[in-house]
Amino acid sequence: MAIRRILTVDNSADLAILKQVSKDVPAVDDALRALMDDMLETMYDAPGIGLAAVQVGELVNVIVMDLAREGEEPAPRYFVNPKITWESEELFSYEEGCLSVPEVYDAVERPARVKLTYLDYNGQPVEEEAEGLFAVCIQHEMDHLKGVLFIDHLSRLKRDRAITKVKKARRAA
Ligand code: K1U
Ligand code: ZN
Repeated sequence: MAIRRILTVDNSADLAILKQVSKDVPAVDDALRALMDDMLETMYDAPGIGLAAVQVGELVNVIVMDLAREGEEPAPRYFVNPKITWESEELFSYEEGCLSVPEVYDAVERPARVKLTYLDYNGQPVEEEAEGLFAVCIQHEMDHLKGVLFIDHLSRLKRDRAITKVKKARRAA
């Protein structure tokens, strides 16, 4: 397993990759499981609660997540080729963050509940309903697979300020 570099919006080459649309994978094989292992280790190291493959430069429809709280047993989850099949009309607002937009947090409103299908770590098909932080996180990560960042849901002013803030923080570091 390896910790990969997370692409960030202050780097124009990284941003060009983060804006691309990822593709479905043909099968869950050992090479894909190795990528998912690397992604999980990278996410834990950051630390974060979710990570999409594009954030480590791989343009495939793969997400890892762990929503276990501090002190709880780790609960890694893997989503291959996820598809949202239903979303609630009810909306939910949550203060989101993103490892590709470090140290920026802002409220985003999304459907409160979604149903989704995906393949798990072993390639088994799963159908599931998500709510609460799970619904927020899976929609945030699935946006990444479409080249959409959470700051794209904000006003242009807030988005520009967010990128400036990341650039300034990087220069100061
Ligand atoms: O960059 C990412 O996609 C990961 C992102 C996931 C996310 C967070 C909040 C709302 C929606 C999606 C993060 O993990 S940001 C870091 C974070 O939230 C966190 C870090 C350490 C402990 C707890 C949370
Ligand atoms: Zn993100």
